[in-house]
Amino acid sequence: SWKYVQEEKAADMIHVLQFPYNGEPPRSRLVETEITNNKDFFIRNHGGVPEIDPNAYFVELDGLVKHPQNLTLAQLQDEKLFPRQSNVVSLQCSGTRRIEQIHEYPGDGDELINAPWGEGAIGTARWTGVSLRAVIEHCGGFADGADVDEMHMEFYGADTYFKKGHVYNYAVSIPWRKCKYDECLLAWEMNGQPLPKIHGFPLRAVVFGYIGARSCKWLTRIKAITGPSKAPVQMKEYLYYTPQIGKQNAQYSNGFSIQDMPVSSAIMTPVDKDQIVHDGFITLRGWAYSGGGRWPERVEVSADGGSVWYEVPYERLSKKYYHAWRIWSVDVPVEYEGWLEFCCRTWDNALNTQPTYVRSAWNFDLHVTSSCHRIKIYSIN
Ligand code: MTE
Ligand code: MO
Repeated sequence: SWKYVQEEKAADMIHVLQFPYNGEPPRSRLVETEITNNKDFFIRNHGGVPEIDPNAYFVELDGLVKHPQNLTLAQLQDEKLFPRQSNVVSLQCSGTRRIEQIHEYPGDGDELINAPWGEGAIGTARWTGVSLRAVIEHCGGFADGADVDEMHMEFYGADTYFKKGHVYNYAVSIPWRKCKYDECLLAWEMNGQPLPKIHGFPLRAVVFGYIGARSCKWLTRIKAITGPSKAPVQMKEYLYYTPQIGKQNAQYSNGFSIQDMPVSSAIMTPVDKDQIVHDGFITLRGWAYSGGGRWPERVEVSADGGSVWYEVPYERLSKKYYHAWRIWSVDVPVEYEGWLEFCCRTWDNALNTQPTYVRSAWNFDLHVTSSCHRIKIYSIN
């Protein structure tokens, strides 16, 4: 992976895990732009980066489709066969902000195999490719007798990974109903560039509003199956447990499989433990996101741990997309000197907001840290 990290990523990426390679950009840079530069986009890998020859490449469509077939890149890119689709979409790893859950109950979660992400395992890009719906229609739809309501699209990546003594192939699935309204792209372009190798070259899935794990990179096969994939990434990872479940009693059947991402946000500048000299106002800047086709409508911040809240002025929220974050900034009045707890929370268009504390939603696999983001800063007035 190092070769690709060096070729394709910014030199100051924060290396969260070395192998498999996981990295996130420096906090302040991530919120400088609404569209994340490719070299600053976080990377989440289960294994190594497979080397794929684009000229020999095809993706196999099989399982319960009427006409199984292999499609080359040239075929997918032929606009006479498939209309091109392009969308601004955020991808968020469900591990974002995991470090806060690790700090809450150190040693209680499954942290040995889970990367200690900060607030940067999220990014936004304009992805271009074809809708998986159009590709399935090109295959004649589903085979006779297939139960369309139960159909899942199973994605296979070219990579393999090693976990707890076994070697696995990366495979996940999403329900067909997620694809029906063009919310799953098979993408070969990221911000107008060919997909970087580390982000899935030559072709990846981009599943809007779902956890990043379903957006399979290095796609080699799409199989129509009944019900969710039986692969370990689908069945044993990305499960959400209640806070009562811990090391002693965790069983896969206790958790449910995470799909839509909930509403969440983070303060990216200043950062935790900063000392700030100011004259009555401190400017905060961050991101806010909601999955499942919802979007942030309101962002609030507090300079006293959540007693008094200030609303981010609407004109300081970046443009609304259906499937992407909004970058925000706000000047908060601060009278006091010394250590203060700043926090932020977001409301989405379905009026969902964030849990108050990390412990309210702590879970054994340490996924989806969506509680109010809290930092301490030292105020010098
Ligand atoms: N696809 C394959 N083939 N292998 C992987 O390890 N990781 C998934 C997903 N797709 C993964 C994958 C996870 S958990 C996330 S969060 C996203 O890719 C991250 O996408 P990125 O590395 O392009 O940011
Ligand atoms: Mo992820």
